[in-house]
Order: sequence, then C-alpha cells, then structure tokens
Amino acid sequence: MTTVASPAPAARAGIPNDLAALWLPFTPNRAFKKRPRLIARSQDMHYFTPEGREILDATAALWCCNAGHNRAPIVAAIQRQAAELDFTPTFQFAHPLAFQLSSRLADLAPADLDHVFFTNSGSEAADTALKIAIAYHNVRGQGSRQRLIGRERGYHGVGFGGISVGGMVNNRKFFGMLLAGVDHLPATYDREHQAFTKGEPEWGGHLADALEGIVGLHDASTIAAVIVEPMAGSTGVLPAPKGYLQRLREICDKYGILLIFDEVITGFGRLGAAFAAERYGVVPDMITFAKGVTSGTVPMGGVIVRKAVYDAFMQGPEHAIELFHGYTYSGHPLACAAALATLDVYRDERLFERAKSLEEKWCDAVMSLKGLPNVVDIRCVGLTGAIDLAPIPGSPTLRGYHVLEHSFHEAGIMLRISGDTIELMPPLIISENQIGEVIEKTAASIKAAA
Ligand code: PXG
Repeated sequence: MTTVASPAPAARAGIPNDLAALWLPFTPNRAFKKRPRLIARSQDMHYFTPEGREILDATAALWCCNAGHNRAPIVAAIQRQAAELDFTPTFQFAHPLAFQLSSRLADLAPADLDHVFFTNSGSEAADTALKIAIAYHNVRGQGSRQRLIGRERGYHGVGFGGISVGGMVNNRKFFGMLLAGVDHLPATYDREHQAFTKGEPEWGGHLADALEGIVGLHDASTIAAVIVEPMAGSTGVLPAPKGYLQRLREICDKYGILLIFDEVITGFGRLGAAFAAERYGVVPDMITFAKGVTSGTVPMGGVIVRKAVYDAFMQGPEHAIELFHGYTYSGHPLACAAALATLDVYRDERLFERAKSLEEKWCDAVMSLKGLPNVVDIRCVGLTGAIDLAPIPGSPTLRGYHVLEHSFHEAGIMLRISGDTIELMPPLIISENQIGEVIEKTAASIKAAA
C-alpha cells in the first residue's frame, strides 16, 4: 500500500510553481498567469494572499459567502459531518439532514413554496427548474406547453438550458443553436431613464408587458414558463423597475404560465430578506437558489417549488418514480450540514435584517463614487452596487481589467469586474467602517484606471 504524505503547511499555502495545467473558468488565462491573483486563506471580511497580504472581500466571493469567511460554527459543522457520514445518494435512499434542510428552506420561502429539490450549483438549479416546468405541464396533460421565456441580459448559469434562456451574448454565441423554442423579454435597463437611481427605478415597469406580445405571437398553450432574476446580478446589478415583477406575475397568472425567480444571488439576505420574492411581495411558482445557502462553503443549489407543482407529480402508482431527474450529489450530507449551520448563523446574527438596515447607508456610499473619472452610471439595491465605467475607446473591458489588477495588487480589495462594470456585494457582516474602506479602495482603483 502506498501512503501519500500530506504536504507541509508551507507547501500547502505556498505559491504553486507551475500554473500551466489549470484552465481557469471565465478568466483570461494568459493575462492571469502572467500576474496571478492568488488567495491562500480567509477569515470574516478578509482574504489573505500566500505572502500574507490582506485583501478586503467586497464580493462575498462571487455572491456566495454572505455570512463572511471561515465562520467557526460552519467550519465545525462541516468537520463533524465529514467524520460522521461521508456520502449517501438520495436516489432511493436519504439521510436526515436533507429532510431537515428542506424543512428549514421551506420555512424561509414565502407562501406555499414548500418542496425542495437539491442540485449542486446555480446552473443545475436553473436547468432543473426549466425541466420541472415543462414536465409539470406534461403530467397535467398540457404537453404543448414547452416554450421557455427568459430575458435579455439574464444569467441563469452555463448549462444549455440556462444559456438558452439567458441573455448574455458572450455566454451564448460560441455554443451553437441552444434550446429551441426560447424567447426573451427585453432587458429592464435604460440609462437615459434610469442613470444613478438608488434602488428600484421608477421607469421600466411597463417592460413586463412584452410578455403579452410573446403570448400573442405563440399562444399561451405553447408556453411553459418565464424565468427572471428579480435583480439581474451578473450583467451588472439591474434592480427590477417598480411594479415590474408584480406585472409579470399577473400576466403569468392570466395565461397559466409558471413564473420562476432565479434567486441564486438574491437569496439569503442579499436584498434584505430571505428571498427577493419577499422584498417584492411577489410569489413565484419556483425559486432557484445556490451560493448563499451554504455561504459558499460547500457547493449546493436547488429549486423550491409551490405545493401545486409538487402535487401535480405525485400521481400514478406509488412505487413509480415521479420525476426522472436528479444529480448523484443532490442533497450531499456535507452540503446539508454546511447549509444548516449557515442558516443558523443567518438567523442568530440576524444578517438578513442587517443587510436591510445597512442598505441606505451602503447605497449612499456607493453613489458617492459619482463624479470620479469615467463613471457613467451607478446602481444599487440591498447590499449590492454596480459602477459602469466608460470603456477605453476601441478596447472594451480593458479599463475593467486595469481596475481589477489595481484593486487586487495595489488597493488590497477584491472587486468583481464584469466587462467595464465594477460589481460590489460584500458579505452581510460588513461593518460601517468597512463600507467606507470598500468605497475608498474602489475609488482609488477607478482613479488608477483613468
Ligand atoms: N443563476 C444566477 C442568477 C446566477 O447569478 C447562476 C445561476 C449559476 O450558478 P453556478 O453556481 O452554476 O455558477 C448564477 C451565478 C457575476 C457572476 O459576475 C455571477 C454568477 C457567476 C459568475 C459571475 O456577478 N452567478
């Protein structure tokens, strides 16, 4: 038997000596490998580089670590679970934590959204919701309802379903024909009407009426579902215009179309409530979630569905499988343990309420960046913000990349850059002083890229 010696701590934390083999996702690999941005350790609001340099996390690690980093109760729960039960599939078997977590999530979700299907990521959650929608109509004898409606600039992960209903051009154009039978609502952003709006813009609620046009073109009998992010995040923080989501709900009700909220980033406190559905008082038929459910510690995602959706499948012989869908790791014990501990932290530290009470101060602070060089718009809602920078003529995204390099290497802050837009979404534990620090460091990087 061969034994594998565990690496010495120094080597574990050390800088790898060969960067060639790794193909980084959604990253310019060659530029990255010339000047890598390496992270070795994290705690609360901070990352630390292998050399020990402190980096303030203004991104909650891509919208994930809402509870902050390496929180002791979550770490302990993961350690305990790894020693207790490594893995059991949830196909034909199950373990107690998966049931406990489902109940907790059902309690957090609004109205009768009270059944949970687990996945391992937001992409899988989006594809799962789309499949459930089509199958739901099928099992109810309405198999002609197959069409899926997304939105321009939407992001629903990178599966074929998600990129088909999604509306990010670069995520679609390289990948062939995508799913057939998909239409898109128009994006809800118009700078002329909305520039420098705090929170939900007044202008744009009427854009939901485009769904009437799509129904007119195809007939409701062919449409299964509409999927939208309550706040479009990945494309650069586009809060829903006032009345928009309510209007979508009304039109979906009128035509028997299912409404899916992709809450992969709006879930778990980001907009000051457990789910954005609660903030807006709109009950969708399904909510997708991921990221914040475990505060990023273990991959997990899922779909919460309304009772009527679940019940529609619970027909036929009891020994027969009702939905031919699932992932080997759906409801993985480690993820369930991490999620349960995370939900406890959210509850005990009242982090969703905290996000709500900080929103005004946060938004004012983000808006204070107005007037810096090249800033052409700023948006914010909940504990999120986005700053659009004018692109360098002829070199779109280059200014954004300059900001990224400066922020990490010089300013000591992790920012999320999407093209020439800076996105801010700190862990919900951020202090008021740290809000000031985020703004200062972001401003320094904007100036450096001028
Ligand atoms: N839906 C939404 C709304 C998301 O924001 C996904 C699905 C996919 O999740 P997974 O776990 O499969 O990656 C996401 C992911 C950004 C950014 O720049 C946002 C995401 C991913 C990468 C970048 O804001 N969200």
